[in-house]
Amino acid sequence: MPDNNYSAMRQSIVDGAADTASSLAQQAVASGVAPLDAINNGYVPGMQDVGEQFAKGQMFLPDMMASAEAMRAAMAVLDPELKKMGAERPPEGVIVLGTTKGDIHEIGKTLVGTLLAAHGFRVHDLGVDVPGEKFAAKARELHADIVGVSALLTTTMRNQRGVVEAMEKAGLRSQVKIVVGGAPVTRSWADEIGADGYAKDAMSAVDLARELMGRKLQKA
Ligand code: B1M
Repeated sequence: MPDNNYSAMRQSIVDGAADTASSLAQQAVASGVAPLDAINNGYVPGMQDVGEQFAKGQMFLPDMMASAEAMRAAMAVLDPELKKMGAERPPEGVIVLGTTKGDIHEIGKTLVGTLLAAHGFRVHDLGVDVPGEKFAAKARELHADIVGVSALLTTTMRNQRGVVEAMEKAGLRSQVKIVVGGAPVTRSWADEIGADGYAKDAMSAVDLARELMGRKLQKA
């Protein structure tokens, strides 16, 4: 795909132009562009621009909301294309996913879920603002292999520790791996709270989930 189409995608997010974001995604699909390339080279850089401008006081909350809507419009086109890749395989493992308590950022977490599903995992997405106990209850109900916890705020990142604690309290910690991610999260934070792994982006989350499943199967 020509670079100027990626820049148009990026600009559509900055402008909060949902219709443009959606039609550019449709054009990308029609011309055979890999959906993940459109996301990583076009739309995500747009979101990074928005974050930087918001931090500098050049964009405000309503702008950021419009950008999120534009991202959602693009993802509504690209999501089903990504999911097709994983539709007909036996599940690689069961994952319970969500954004931590107090946090309503969903775009990155949803992308992580889509890619995991596209790579054969059965994903149960609990949505946003999810308390630790809810992760634990769903993990128990579904006999989950992995719990994935996203956090986008430095304040809500602390609640990832609450998920680890809730899993311990529910007696599930030894059976279920815990993976954390999100913009402010680091590997050392994951180690500090006793998570089993950290992934910096959606594709690394897939690699990590596969690695953790491999280790789990070796033990069994
Ligand atoms: Co918010 N916001 N926001 N926001 N927002 C950030 C995160 C911020 C960095 C912007 C900034 O100041 N530069 C800042 C956080 C500062 C901090 O704590 N360090 C911020 C703030 C301050 C806020 C509010 C407090 C603003 C306010 O009200 N004054 C408020 C908080 C609301 C709340 O949650 N309680 C708020 C609200 C919002 C909107 C609702 C307007 C909207 C979200 C809409 C939605 O999700 N439906 C929004 C948005 C859009 C952003 C930015 C601009 C973009 C986030 C995004 O979607 N990125 C963001 C700035 C930024 O991140 N650059 C910002 C694209 C997405 C694909 O990337 O989510 O990072 P990301 O996910 C990546 C990786 O992180 C990773 O993989 C993903 C794909 O590669 N990953 C995982 C994510 N989860 C993972 C889980 C894993 C593994 C990997 O394993 C389980």
